[in-house]
Amino acid sequence: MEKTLVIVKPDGVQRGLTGDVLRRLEAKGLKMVGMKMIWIDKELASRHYAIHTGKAFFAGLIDYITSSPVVVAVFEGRAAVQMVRNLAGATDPLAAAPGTIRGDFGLEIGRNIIHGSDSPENAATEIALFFRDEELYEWPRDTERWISEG
Ligand code: DAT
Ligand code: MG
Repeated sequence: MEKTLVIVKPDGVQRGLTGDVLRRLEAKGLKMVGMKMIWIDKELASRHYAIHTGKAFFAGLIDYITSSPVVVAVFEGRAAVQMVRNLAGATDPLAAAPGTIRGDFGLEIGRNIIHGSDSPENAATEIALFFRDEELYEWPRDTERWISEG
């Protein structure tokens, strides 16, 4: 089953939106298989955002993501990567549709509340960056048959 990495970014935690963000992903039917609060250091931030190295916003992005604790989680489900991206909305809250997390809760691209992996391959890399194997659980969900046909 596909997995994706979610980060409730520092602004999400500071603003008390952690529960709202996770609730939306849970309510969708995605299954949380790992979750913890961490304070990302510069090294981890640089590795996570390595693809953006050299861009004009990189330094600000690293300062922001390391500025305060975050909540990281792994969600699992059918097309989990795209499902989370759909619920998160466009990167810039100005372009994010109402009803999405960024569309409902954010104003600025540099304070856009949530990270979601952008491909299953990157999700696997990111999950390995943030979680040890024993921090992820394969748990039977008793509501499963009401969420998935099969
Ligand atoms: P996403 O988080 O939607 O996957 P991304 O991977 O392109 O977007 O960029 C990572 C984060 O960097 C994004 O959530 C916010 C920030 N960012 C991206 N483009 C930016 C820009 N043009 N100006 C400022 N911050 C930007
Ligand atoms: Mg991205």
